[in-house]
Amino acid sequence: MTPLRPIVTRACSTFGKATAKRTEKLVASPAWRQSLTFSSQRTFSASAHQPKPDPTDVYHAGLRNTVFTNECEISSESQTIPIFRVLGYDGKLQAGWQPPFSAEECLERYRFMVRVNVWDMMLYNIQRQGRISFYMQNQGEEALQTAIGNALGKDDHLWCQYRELGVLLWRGLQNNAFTVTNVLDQLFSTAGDPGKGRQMPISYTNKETGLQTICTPLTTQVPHAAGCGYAFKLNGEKRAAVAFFGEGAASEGDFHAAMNFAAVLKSQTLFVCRNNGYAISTPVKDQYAGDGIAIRGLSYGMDTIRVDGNDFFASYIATKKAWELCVNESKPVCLEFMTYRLGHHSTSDDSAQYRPAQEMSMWTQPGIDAIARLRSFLENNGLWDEAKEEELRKEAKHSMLQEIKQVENRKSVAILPGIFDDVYDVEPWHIKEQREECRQHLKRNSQHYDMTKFQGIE
Ligand SMILES: Cc1ncc(C[n+]2csc(CCOP(=O)(O)OP(=O)(O)O)c2C)c(N)n1
Ligand SMILES: [Mg+2]
Repeated sequence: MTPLRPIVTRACSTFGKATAKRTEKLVASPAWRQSLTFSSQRTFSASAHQPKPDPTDVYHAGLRNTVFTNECEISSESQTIPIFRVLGYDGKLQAGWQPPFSAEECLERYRFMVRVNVWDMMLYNIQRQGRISFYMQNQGEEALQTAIGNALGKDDHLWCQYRELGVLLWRGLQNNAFTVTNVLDQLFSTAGDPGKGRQMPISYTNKETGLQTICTPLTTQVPHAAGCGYAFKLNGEKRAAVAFFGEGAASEGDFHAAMNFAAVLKSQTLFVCRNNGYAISTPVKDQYAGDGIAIRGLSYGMDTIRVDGNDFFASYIATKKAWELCVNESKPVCLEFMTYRLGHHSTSDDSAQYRPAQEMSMWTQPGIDAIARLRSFLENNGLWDEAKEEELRKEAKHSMLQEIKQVENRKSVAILPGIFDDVYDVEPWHIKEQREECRQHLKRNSQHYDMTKFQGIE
């Protein structure tokens, strides 16, 4: 009796007319009266003219399906979310599936994935050689990145974490808005970087491709994407906000706030989790106890899909479907891509310290590796061979070397505007003072600095 009274009373007093009617309905039911003999006698008087009620109605407000049980069982299992896959380990499409691209389109996308793989390795190496200060690799995630880049709409806004180079380059190369040159300008902090070299390398920004500036504090981009998707919805726009994050970033409070906000308000947001097994040195088993990240999408009431991120076709098909659902039905979708971070976390990390080499060799087997699996598909169809692979890798390396040579010698933005401009709309007195102090310091001590790297002082 006791738990029921407050519910019914509160419903009558605070939920307004509609709820009050419903509670009356409940009282009118003989079944209801029987099951609640004591409390109903005390709380309500029945009316013979009211329609038959459904007693479970009172519990519906907060639940999807209302089922009662008299078994006192604590739940420990939830729905199993399968991993969507269409390309088998042998590079053959599973029954009933066709490639979502023509042969020439498949080749173009495969070549792109290989280029990203080669370029990414070279960017890692130039950091090892001390030519840039920092880098984060994309090895192992090329298939899902290329697939997502292909599936998104051109007007979408991208809220990236940092390991999404393939998404950005695929989009950017379609109209030359974000190219290898832009990547290098950012990594070398040249004056060609729209961020003026103020951000850590890999914090790309590019308005033309809808890329919001990547920033270091994890998951801050995810609530932004939830809000951005809500704005698209309010404006009736056919585009999505796309939040990228790792499974580690999904442990931040921001993730949960963003998911709930988007699910309740039905933001046009895609929540794209790259579940690559590690958050720096923290393996997934120490990151969460649940069934991956996808289950959280369902628990927030969001349409959800889990995908084999090393299957290029499945990643494309799933993202395309999720995107259409998101913009056509105006609601968020959660996607979890299962993959493996083949490289170190970043150039500040040595993954040999915390993970077994054997784990890596499992993920680089030809059937599992993201690039090798698509290559098997192409070879099975007589579209690719070793000679073509070698030539492509050589060409990719050559073109990147040329680009590096060009960009490496570009100067960085002049020191004073580089440090002090753009922070405030109207520069306050204390920044003016600091600017002047810095100017005087450089005048007196410029011989101690390598000024050749900058466009000047002013
Ligand atoms: C708020 C915050 N906490 C910690 C860090 C340090 N940090 C940078 S990357 C990272 C791991 C993220 O792992 P995950 O989200 O799985 O992405 P992955 O690197 O695997 O792609 C951590 C802990 C940070 N940048 N911001
Ligand atoms: Mg991770």
